[in-house]
Amino acid sequence: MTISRILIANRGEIALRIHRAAHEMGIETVAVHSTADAEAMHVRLADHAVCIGPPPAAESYLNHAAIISAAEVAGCDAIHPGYGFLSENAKFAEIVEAHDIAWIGPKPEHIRTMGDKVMAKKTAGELGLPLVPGSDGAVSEPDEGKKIAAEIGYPVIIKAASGGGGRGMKVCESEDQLETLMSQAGSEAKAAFGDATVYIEKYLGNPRHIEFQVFGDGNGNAIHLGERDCSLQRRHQKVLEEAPSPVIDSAQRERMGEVCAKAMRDMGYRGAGTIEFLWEDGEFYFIEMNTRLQVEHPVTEAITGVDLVREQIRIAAGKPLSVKQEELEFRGHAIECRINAEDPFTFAPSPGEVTYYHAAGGLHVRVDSGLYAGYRIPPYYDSMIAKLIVYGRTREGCIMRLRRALEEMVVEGVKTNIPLHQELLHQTDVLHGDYSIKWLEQWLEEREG
Ligand code: MV4
Repeated sequence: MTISRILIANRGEIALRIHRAAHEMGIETVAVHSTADAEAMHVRLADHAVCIGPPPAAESYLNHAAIISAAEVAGCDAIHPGYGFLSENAKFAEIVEAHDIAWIGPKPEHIRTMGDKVMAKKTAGELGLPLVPGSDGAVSEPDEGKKIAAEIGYPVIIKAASGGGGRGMKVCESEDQLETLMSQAGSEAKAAFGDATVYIEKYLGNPRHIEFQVFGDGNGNAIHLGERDCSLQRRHQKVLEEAPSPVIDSAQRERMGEVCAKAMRDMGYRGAGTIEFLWEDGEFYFIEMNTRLQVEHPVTEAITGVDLVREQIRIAAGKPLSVKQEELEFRGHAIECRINAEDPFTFAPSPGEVTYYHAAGGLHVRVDSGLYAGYRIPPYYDSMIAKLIVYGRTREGCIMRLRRALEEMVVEGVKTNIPLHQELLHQTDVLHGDYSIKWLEQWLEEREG
């Protein structure tokens, strides 16, 4: 099958990223946008643009009927969902395929399975991925929960099956709290996701978040592209990501990477995926799998030289992966800074007109952004306005170059977290790669005084 015109069902920097990959492959692009995004860079650059609704995402970027209609009217033969929005919506993926439009993403059944964290964990276990000790599936009765918690030992964490991304979690320190916290977690999950199902895991106190990038062709061939360390987060929002992880050596990478790739081969996984682990004391524990391209994919591109969006499009067109595992080399170090329009101290969003913009440049510096001087950042969506991705032969060299690049970046008219990144890149722990998922929030608290 050939793909000749892709509908980009997203906005911002990722819409631009997809447009760039498509045009480099000689494929036309159709931007769909809300009324708030009519002046966006990717809308200007796309071959065609269709307005699909008002600013609220529920009426535009999440509007199945409007997007499918736009695809039909504009003659698209494929849809790329980017990340967020409809990217992990199994129902939408099925609708796309039922319209004979190529879905540039995983098989709907795999999106569905991994979206349910209980099913995901069961599947991961069967595929040989190491799991966090915990309940074998959902836990509905407090007594059952107490029995499991006693076996694995406190503290435990209660998680919502429909949660993910940190929503609906409760840490439980002792048996006398378990019943209350289980019932709270259940009702919060029911209110947030319409599903009260919870499960229990051993609570890891000070882990790192390390994730493996995988890719499958849907026919039993799959590779891994190494790991990313995304431990620097605030309220489950990643701030800075790097590849490789400062704590993983090449032997561990090969071992875990192969475990991940084999799992994807065995399930017949198609497209890009990320297998998330918590890492503590040298051990990996599977937590979730994301069935989409991730924000931080460019750090993997930087150290492997593989264009992940190009691979996604190739696979959706029924072509094989363009690179074999043996040919892949992990070379050097890359760090991504997420640049947000927000107050660097309070984190309050700071939408508005960008009066002046200058992107960093130079060797091994990449800026993925739809910003331009005069652009008005709409208040309706995510505050991420740019990603600065820097490569260096060594981690130290990468950090020096990243500091230099941050000095060059200028965004005026709105507040950004650039000063936060600059401060971070002078912290001894960050310089040493010595941080866990708790580090950033603790540091911010101490900085507050
Ligand atoms: C955990 C955990 C500790 N122990 N599971 C948060 C997001 C979701 N993907 C899983 N999360 C966690 N699961 C066990 N058994 C701690 C977290 C967690 C976390 C994980 C990754 C990155 C940042 C985090 C921040 C707080 C809690």
